[in-house]
Amino acid sequence: MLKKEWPKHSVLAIAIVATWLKTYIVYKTSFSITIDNVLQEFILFINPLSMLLFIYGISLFFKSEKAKNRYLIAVAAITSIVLYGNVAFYRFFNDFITLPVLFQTENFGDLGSSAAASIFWTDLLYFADLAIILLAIKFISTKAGIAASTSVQRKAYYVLALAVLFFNLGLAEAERPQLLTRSFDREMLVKNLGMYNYHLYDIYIQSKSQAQRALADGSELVEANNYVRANQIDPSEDMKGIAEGRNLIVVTLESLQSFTINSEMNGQTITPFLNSLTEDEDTIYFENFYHQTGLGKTSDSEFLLENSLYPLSGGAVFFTHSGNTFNSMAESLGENGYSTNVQHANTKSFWNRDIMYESMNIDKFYDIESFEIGEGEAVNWGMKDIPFHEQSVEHMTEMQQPFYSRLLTLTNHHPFTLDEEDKLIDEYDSNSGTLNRYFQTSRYLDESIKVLFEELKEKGLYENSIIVMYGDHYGISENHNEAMTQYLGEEVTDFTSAELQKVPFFVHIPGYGEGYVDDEVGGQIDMRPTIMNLMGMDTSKDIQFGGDLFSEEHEEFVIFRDGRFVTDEVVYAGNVCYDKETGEPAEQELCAPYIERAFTELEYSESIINGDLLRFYDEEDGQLTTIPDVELEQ
Ligand code: GP9
Ligand code: MN
Repeated sequence: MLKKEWPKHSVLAIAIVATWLKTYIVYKTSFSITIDNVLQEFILFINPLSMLLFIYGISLFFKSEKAKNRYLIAVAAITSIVLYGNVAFYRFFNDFITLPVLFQTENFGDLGSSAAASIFWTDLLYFADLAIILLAIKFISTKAGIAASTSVQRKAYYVLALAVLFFNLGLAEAERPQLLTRSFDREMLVKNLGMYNYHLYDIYIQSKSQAQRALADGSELVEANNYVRANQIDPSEDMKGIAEGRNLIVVTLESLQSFTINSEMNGQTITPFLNSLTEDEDTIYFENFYHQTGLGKTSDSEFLLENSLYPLSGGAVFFTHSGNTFNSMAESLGENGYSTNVQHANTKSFWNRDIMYESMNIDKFYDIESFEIGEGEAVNWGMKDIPFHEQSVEHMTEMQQPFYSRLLTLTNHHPFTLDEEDKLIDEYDSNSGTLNRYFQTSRYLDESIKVLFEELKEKGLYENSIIVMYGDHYGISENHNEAMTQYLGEEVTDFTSAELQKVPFFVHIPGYGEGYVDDEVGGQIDMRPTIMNLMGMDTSKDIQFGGDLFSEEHEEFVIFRDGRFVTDEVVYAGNVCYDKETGEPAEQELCAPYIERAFTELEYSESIINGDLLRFYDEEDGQLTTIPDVELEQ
């Protein structure tokens, strides 16, 4: 007889190793996962193990050999299907599967036909581990009766499995801090957590939002709506429709903070082109404008821009609530005959953009695949901003007009690296390499905007467009306070840190002729109402928390995502009320009325997102759609 005696649990060990190695081989052969260093490769190698130990290990609880074997086969089959499903999906969509994709019914057609088109006979190899396990079961016998494990053995086994999991998570945290709270990118999740853990994480995130959604029935919207209506302002009549019918180009200035504008670093100008715009007759520059992003960084700023809702206190709303109903600016423009798109030379799954853009009704996403990155045209995170702008404008020449095109720049991103030839000014000389390089990449970003304007003029798109530009969030975190103290020539206090959250906001309207610098205190939440009014669109029935910055009635009160706030008179940070003018601590009473309001406003916005409440709202007539007897205040 072929069966010879093997050590106890041999089949289990073979199953784990077979699926583990197969998964790693599939990672390397069927997906293009970018690996930058040995540590990343190592994480990729070990990341399937923890989950496999956990699920295969459950077989240790089975008493009968037969049940145990059946269970091992079932696990191998299920993990193979998950892995292979991703392979087939990836072939077509260049992305990993996430639950919302499966639940977005409009995707089903695509999914079915593309899956069929990308299946081959050789794909049976993806089930190789299953074959190995079947063979092992057939040819390996363990001593009858001792195959069942003792509870001590099982405990030891699961301690080991936990240790592997924490080891993996520890490495992932070292490689990508805050990965679990911020999600970032599916590729990054798979790379660091492994395919199987990634799916569990995805299920967790999605079911958490689904549970909150299921509990909401729309009645919660009554209060939130009352709050919005009570604080609603009339937009400026003078600016209304000033850019009606024009193309709308919105540029996200990556990591650009306002302290770079109209200032110098060791005698060198940091943003000469943007500086010139602050004095330009066709530009309104807002110098007291703040970002309001949270953990979702760029994506949070996009969320604020499109919806005039606050991003979430935890996680990135682009990941956690991509299935929600939104009333985005893109959707409204689309309904008014605009073609809408976003251009960004990065992978489409970063910040879950591909899915979220569909939810926000953005017609097209020009992701990295839409750009040709020539030799020397990539640095740091990807394509350099100058060639990016050149190609973006090229894309615009082919768009149906009028269009709304958003450009997301990338070069001025941490760690702020540049090729020699793109360094147009020197490095700074502080103890922070990050800050030192930041001036150079900001200078490069500025140059790229100059190129964008030139290209638009050359292609004849300039005159009939309006160009809005905003800084998305800080580039220099509080970890660099010492270096910032050196640069600013004053100590960075909580007050200074809050004031450093100012980002530039430009509204450039070719032919406007009355440009000026506006000192109105405002934030990213105000972008949507401001822009929509310029485009001649009515937002009076929309549920939005910002207001038109050009309106006389606009309230100077900006709430940061972390609860800090700024008005024209005070800055509230670190639980201290500061005088905005002097930066000195002021009477707490000056801040008191706003503290509660800041909290309430953030809460209402959060409840709208968590309950997916806009699905109960009809923005045409400003009424709830499900509870007919409740009249909403107008
Ligand atoms: C990534 C880019 C940068 O695509 O938007 O993201 P960030 O880290 O700034 O949020
Ligand atoms: Mn950013």
